[in-house]
Amino acid sequence: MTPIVSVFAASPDRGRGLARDMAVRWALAEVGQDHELRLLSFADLKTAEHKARQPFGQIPTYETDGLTLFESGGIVLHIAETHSGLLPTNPAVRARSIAWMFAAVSTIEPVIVEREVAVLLEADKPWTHERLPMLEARLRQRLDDLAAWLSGRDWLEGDFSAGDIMMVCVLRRPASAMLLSDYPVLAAYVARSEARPAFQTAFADQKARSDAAHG
Ligand SMILES: N[C@@H](CCC(=O)N[C@@H](CS)C(=O)NCC(=O)O)C(=O)O
Repeated sequence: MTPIVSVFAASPDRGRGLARDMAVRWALAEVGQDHELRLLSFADLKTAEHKARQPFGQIPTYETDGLTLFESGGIVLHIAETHSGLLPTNPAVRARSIAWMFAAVSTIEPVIVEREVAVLLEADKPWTHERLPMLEARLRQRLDDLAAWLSGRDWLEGDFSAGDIMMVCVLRRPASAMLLSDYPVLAAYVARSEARPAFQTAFADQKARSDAAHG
């Protein structure tokens, strides 16, 4: 069957490609796999019907041949394991590419999200002013280390892989994107990734959907 990906009917980022379905759409475009969309409102996300697909009532989900999958990283990994082109065949390099997927969501993303939460949801709290320099320092430490790894490399581990998809989607989040000008290696890495035809296709698709929804 043609896989179905659940996405926001009207993405709150208004087509900037920041919602987690972007990684899934990008992976599908990289491997040349068509898909259909399940368009969901915020109310739809919290229904029992959707929570049967995604226990936390979120997007994205991925439905194919009797399998319903959630978590963008889990979905991208499944796509990479069932299509060629997103994971190397050499077992050691493959394992390291998968490790980078986890690094993106468990080592880099949390420090980004923590800063976003402070700025967006806790700006009026008395402690936020004091916490922000510490949160930015933590984020910069991660970006320093990632930039050091990527120095002299085009991609995280040999050829472009699912690890790069997850890492670039995380780096495109506003809290890190605003710092990238201080990290030329990371800015070039993101630009190189965004120039890939598959990224362009996925980005254009989600933007067209958002433009249609928001008018
Ligand atoms: N770790 C999850 C996060 C999913 C997530 O946060 N999805 C957001 C959109 S990017 C969402 O559905 N937000 C609505 C909500 O949580 O109610 C993944 O990577 O799939």
